Amino acid sequence: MSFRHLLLVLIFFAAAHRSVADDGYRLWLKYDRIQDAGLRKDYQKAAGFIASSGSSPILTTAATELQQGLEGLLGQKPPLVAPGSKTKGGILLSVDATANVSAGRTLGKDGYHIGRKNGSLVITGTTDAGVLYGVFALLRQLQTRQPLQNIDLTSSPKIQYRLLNHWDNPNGTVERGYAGSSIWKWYELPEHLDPRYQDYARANASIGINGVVINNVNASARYLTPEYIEKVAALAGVMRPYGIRVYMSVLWAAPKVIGGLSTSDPLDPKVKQWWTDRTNEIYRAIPDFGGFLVKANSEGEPGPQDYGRDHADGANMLADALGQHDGLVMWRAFVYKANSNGDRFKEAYQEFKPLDGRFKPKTLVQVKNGPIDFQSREPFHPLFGAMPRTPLVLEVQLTQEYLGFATHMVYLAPMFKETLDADTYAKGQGSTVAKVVDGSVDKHSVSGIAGVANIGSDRNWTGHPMGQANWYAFGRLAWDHTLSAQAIAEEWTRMSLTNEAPAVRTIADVLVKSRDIYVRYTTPLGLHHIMGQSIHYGPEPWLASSARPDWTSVYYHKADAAGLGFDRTAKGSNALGLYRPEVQQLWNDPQTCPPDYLLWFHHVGWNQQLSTGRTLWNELCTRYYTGVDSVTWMQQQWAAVQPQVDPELHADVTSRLQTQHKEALWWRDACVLYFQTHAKQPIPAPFAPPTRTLDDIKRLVMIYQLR
Ligand code: BDP
Repeated sequence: MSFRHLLLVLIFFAAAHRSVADDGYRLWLKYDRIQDAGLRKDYQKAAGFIASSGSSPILTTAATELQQGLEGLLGQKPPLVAPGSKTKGGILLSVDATANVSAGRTLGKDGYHIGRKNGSLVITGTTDAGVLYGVFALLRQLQTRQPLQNIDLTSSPKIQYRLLNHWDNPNGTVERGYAGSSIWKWYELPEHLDPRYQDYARANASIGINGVVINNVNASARYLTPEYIEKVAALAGVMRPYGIRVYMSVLWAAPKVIGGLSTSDPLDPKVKQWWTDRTNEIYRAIPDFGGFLVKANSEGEPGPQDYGRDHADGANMLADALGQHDGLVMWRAFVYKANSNGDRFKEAYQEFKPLDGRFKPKTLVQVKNGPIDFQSREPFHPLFGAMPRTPLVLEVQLTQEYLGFATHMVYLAPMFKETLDADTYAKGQGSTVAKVVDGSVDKHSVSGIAGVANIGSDRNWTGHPMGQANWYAFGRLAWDHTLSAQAIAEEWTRMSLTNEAPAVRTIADVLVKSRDIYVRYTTPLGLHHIMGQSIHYGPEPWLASSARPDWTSVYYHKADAAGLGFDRTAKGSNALGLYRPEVQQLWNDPQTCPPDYLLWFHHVGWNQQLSTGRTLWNELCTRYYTGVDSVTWMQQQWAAVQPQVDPELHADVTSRLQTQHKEALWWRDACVLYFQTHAKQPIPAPFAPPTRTLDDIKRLVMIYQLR
């Protein structure tokens, strides 16, 4: 071989062996070959073949996913064999509706058990979907390098309906979406099915998500036309083998807009008939259609109140239209009236609490985690625990509308856990939001949870590579709200970034602390809703006029010469009075109210001493300054794991962290300089005052408001 030939051969091999840069498309389902040969052998011995007891579409998916995952991880594809033809050294998939694992460990609907029997691994599900979830659970064991010898895993979903809500519009835009445009290509459907739909379904099924609301709550009537029903049906066809049902957001005024009726009054017989006909038409095209999500009489959307009816009248009419079909109505409680003297905190409660008991079966009320609007920290919504006769769906936001879009690294599981673990005391101690939502507090047989998706057409799905962790964590918590944010962070990191233990620890640590850090440099001590107008990005605490008083910042922070914060005690708006006495006791006294919630409930004097030992002004500054320092710490930690993480992905996150640091400084400078105009005190030592002026920052913020 000539030298030139040799060189060419070497170049060829070098190119072939250079690992492909990780563009994030494969999410947590990477299935890269396990490098540890010993471990790989052990796994191979356990996974010599796959035998499935059935051939339904979902069971077929389960077997194929398992085959595909194992092929990637182990380098060899286990053959599919007929059940009974082989017994030892393989994986058996079986459905047993009454599976009883062992005394005290029964399986719920869609639950699974993974154990060993006669020398094989057996995945038993109570349903076909249960088997599919078991398959992904087994793959997760391999992906996170767990031993299989004595595996004995039992798991059932605690919440029945685990949904993503897409705020996607028919024109391809995504309301509050920061990861490109919509993944749904309406103009290509139903003829063309983008392969991405299936990858999306796989990712969801792998974390237990079983429903998808495909369109924005500010809904277009288009989806209710025959043309669009056909398109939605095509999507449903892709989701079905993954155990996922599709749902639609509906426009309340649709009977008028596309039905040619003169009214959308829910009590009008023609309107009822119109919805019944539409519903039947949908079920003819999509026999497993999930149901409707409704935003009505909220932020300008039409609704039953336009006709003097209430939310229950509207929801019940749709429940009747669903008739015998197996579908749900999820009616959102995100409502507030413009009232400059009122407190927006109380408005959803005041409207919905009196309706408790009026909603028909199949109707669930969907409540955001907090009373205002997806702020970075909110007390739990007072409706949780206050509507015992109505199943409540918990709605959280994965897309980071108020949490730095796709530029700030903020792992949201600690925030979701804060809500889930909050005690409502509805039926005594331990009546947590999680237990209200999973139905156990009020003995509801139906339960649901919804996450507003952070998914778009960006190659890596979520814009910020670490945003994938939020999609993942939502699914895992929807399935089992007792999991810890830390455990989920480690699991996701192992599956998505690296299995090197020290790096896993470092990354998970950064993730778990990231949300508190974000709160520190943006809205510490219970400040809320002081972000840039309309776009909801960057600081704008000085915002004093808007289309509505409760769209300004000053409405919420109430800074004046005396102090800062919204008095929601009995001396103020008394929003606190909406909670049980035990909860009120927790937050009622500014001396004992946890600092994280302080300014949510109290107007505190600038010089008042807090439980931290500092005055309010000093504590506020301390949090803003240390918040920014903590972003520097995040950057350092991320730099330290560079050898363990894919170079392209590492560089991407590094650059986003730079932006995050720059903008954390904006937040800090904007807020301390603005609040200083009220507090009239110097920035306390050891912190150096900002080098720019308030006007400098205002100019910066203004740029982002320009059209
Ligand atoms: C707000 C968003 C708005 C949504 C609304 C909602 O700014 O775009 O339409 O929530 O949840 O936070 O309906």
